[in-house]
Parts: sequence; C-alpha cells; structure tokens
Amino acid sequence: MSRLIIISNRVSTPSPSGGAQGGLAVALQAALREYRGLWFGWSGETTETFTGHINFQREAGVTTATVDLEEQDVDEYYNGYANRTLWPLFHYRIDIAEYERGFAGGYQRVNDRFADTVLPLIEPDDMVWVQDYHMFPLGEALRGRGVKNRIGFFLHIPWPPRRLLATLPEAAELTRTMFAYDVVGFHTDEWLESFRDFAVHELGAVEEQPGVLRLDGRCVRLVTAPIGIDTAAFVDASRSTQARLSYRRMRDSADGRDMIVGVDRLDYSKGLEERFLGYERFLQEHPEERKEVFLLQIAPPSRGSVESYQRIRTSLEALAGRINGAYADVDWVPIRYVNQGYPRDVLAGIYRAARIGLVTPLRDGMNLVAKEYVAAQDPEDPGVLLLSRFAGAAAQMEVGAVLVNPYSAEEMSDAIMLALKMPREERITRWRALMDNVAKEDVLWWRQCFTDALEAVEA
Ligand code: GDG
Repeated sequence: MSRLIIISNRVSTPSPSGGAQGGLAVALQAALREYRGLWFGWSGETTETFTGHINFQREAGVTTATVDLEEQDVDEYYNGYANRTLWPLFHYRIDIAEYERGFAGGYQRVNDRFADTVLPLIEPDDMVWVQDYHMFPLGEALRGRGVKNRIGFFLHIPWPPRRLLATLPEAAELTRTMFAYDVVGFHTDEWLESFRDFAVHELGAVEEQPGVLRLDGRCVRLVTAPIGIDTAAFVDASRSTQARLSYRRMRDSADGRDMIVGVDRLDYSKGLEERFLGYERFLQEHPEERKEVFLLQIAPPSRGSVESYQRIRTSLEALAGRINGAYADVDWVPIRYVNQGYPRDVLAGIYRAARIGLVTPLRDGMNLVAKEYVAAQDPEDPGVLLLSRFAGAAAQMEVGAVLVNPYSAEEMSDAIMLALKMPREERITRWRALMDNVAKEDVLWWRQCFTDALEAVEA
C-alpha cells in the first residue's frame, strides 16, 4: 500500500492528552494512520538562516516533520503573498489585494525550499497531498526535482472568477503550475468551474474527457469534494458536561430572550460588518422584538500582523459600540461582541442554546461553523441556520437553511424575523434535511473522496 505525504503551511500534531482538535486535523491524522506516511510543513518558528533542518515528531501514530523559516520568508510568503495577495483576491476582494513582486518572489522561494526539504522524504510509491493556497507551486517544484509520484492538491478557499484572477500579475503562471498535479480538488462545482474557465480560456487548456484538462502534455483531474466536520465527535461534544454547562449558562443569561449566534475568525471575508448592519436593520424595523433577542458574536482575532485585519477589528468595535449605544437599555444589550476563542465543547453548548445560527460570509470556500451549528442542535427543538448564499456550504445546505444575501441588510432582517417566528415542525423538518447531509458527508467522507481519486490515478 502506498504511503501518504501531506504537505501544508502548518501541521497539526495529535495532542498527547487526546484533547479536542479541528475536524480537518483529525481527518488528516486518521488518513496518516491508515496510510502511514507523514505530515510536512512550517513549524511556525523563525530562524536566522534557513537550514532545511527537519524536526520530526511522532505522536499517537502520526509523524510530523516541520522546518523553521527565515523572518523574511514569513513576511513575504505568509503575511505577504498568502495573506495580503492571494487570500483577498481569492475572496473577490481585489480592492484590498496587494500585488508586489517581493511577495511573489518570497512565495516561490519558500515553495522551492519546501520542495528541497521534503524531497528526500518521498519514496517511489508514495502519494503526495498538498493543501491550500500557500502551496500552489509546490507540485511543479517537486516535478522539477524529478518527482514522478501521484500528487494531489486541495483548495480550501474559493477559486475566483476568471476576470478577477486575471488582475493578478502571476495569474497565468500560477494556474499553469496546477497542471503539475494529478488531481485538484475544490469544495464546490462553482470554484471548479472558475478554475476550468481560466485554464481553458486564458491558457488554452483542453477538456480531454469530462473533468480532465490537458495542457502542454500534462493532464489534471478536477474533483468537487465538499469538506465536512467530524460529525460524530461534534455530536458527542454537544452532549458533554462542558457543553451542558455552557448551554445552561447561556440560557440563564439569556433570561428568556432568543439568542442569535455568530462564530468566526475575525476576517473581512466573514461579513461581520454586514451582519451587524443586517441585525441593526432588524432592530430598526421591529421595535417590538428589540428586547426579545440578542446577538452573541464570537470572533477570535486572526492574522493580526496584516493591516487589513487590524482595520476590520477597529471598525467592528466601532460598529458594535454604535449599535449598542443606540439601542441598549439598562437591562439589555443588543450585541455581545467577544474577541476570544472557546474550547470546542463550550462552543457546542453555545450553538445549542442559540435559536438562530447566523453564518453570513461574503465569500467562503466552505464554512464549517454552519455544519457545527447543525450538529449541535437538539433534534426535538432545533434552531434555524441562516446561511449566506456565497458560502460554499450553501451548495449542500440550501434545502434546510434559510439562504440570505449578506450584502442586503433588508434581506438579513427579513430572514431573522422569519427564523424567530418559524414553527417548531418546520424547524425540525429543515434541521433533519441539514443533519442528514452533515452526518453523511462528514470530514472522513471528504478525505476518502480525495484519496480515492488520487489512488485511481495510474502510478
Ligand atoms: C478555511 C476556509 C473552509 C472559531 N472560533 C472558535 C473556533 N472556531 C473554529 C470553528 C470552525 C473553524 O474555527 C472555522 O472554520 P471555517 O470553515 O469557518 O473557516 P476558516 O478558518 O476560514 O477555514 C473555509 C475551511 O478552511 C476548511 O476547508 O470551510 O471556507 O476559509 O471549526 O468552530 N473553535 C473553537 N473556539 C472558538 O472560539 N474551539
């Protein structure tokens, strides 16, 4: 049986205590136990001069291999090209995407360094699985070093429409490098179609058979594989003692009011400002509902060294302050805005206590919070998921969720009202449809879809 080598920006080591981890980490670790192999990436640490020294760790049957990067690498590759160029562009924000040759150069350099470092670890029959937008050119860098193995790539964020991507100076080159992979996976057909559109119309790729593109003698198979959560573990988490305690704490502090919950990394793609404005609209349009509800927004900060993240943080604080200032009373605050993270079990209890899960990104590859919210509900009295039609998750969840356009405060306000008044039978019917999907297409299913496609490639 082939081994599996996973390569991503950061790796996740199983915690020795067996503590809770993200679903993606759990699924990839399970894959590594099944196939043996290892998980390679950046340690998160910096060093004066790049040496390529690999730090191996083995924990709970999973081997990880990490390297330190130079400070300049981190500035140009991680904070620069990955988070100031590609992330905004791939979330349709060309207005804040920064195009600098220094970033592009640093990005390529780090990908070359990864390729040099991981090369000696790859054995002839191994399958290689590269994760996400930090590593687009890694496959090509490996091919250039003589790697003939099966190599797959999965993109966790959207692939932008052709005319947006065309604004990136390296767009053609970057897309061309994707043909070094044997399989490229996306969360939705929409992202896959955007890739195909660019490859065919800008690069002249040819669709050799359905789902297979050829360019310059190399073929790549495109697959749609929507990621899920570790549903069984999340359902267990929602029944844990911690979850029960946090559920009780929220119900008590809600004091009979309906809670609306949002949980997001503090990121401009998550549509938090628009969410607050939509909720404000609801408060304006329905004065009789004001003291009957409140919004709990949990938003742990991320990527704080990137300026656009500092800006969104400041403007959200101002907006929450303004709305609370305008509507709060001595015994009621409309928005509880919290900038810290919580353990998964606690989060599960919070989800369960919320009548509405408000998940309204402006653009999102998938969005796992939508699925976690569903998994945490009480089947006898579930809450309602309000979901942005621009989240990848909308493709799987359109039947049970109330879909909204996050750019429209009016639509958001109407949807909140609809959800608050929704009869229990309808909530149950919708939840069942959602839960069927969340249970069936979980993160283990996702992983299997991808590794099956990669294994099917002729060695
Ligand atoms: C990328 C894509 C795609 C958040 N706050 C807390 C906490 N979280 C956890 C959530 C959830 C995860 O973080 C966020 O997942 P998302 O899917 O929403 O978003 P990204 O981080 O942007 O991830 C995305 C994903 O990759 C997978 O492919 O779905 O579209 O952008 O699991 O629960 N977890 C805990 N406490 C918190 O306060 N424990």
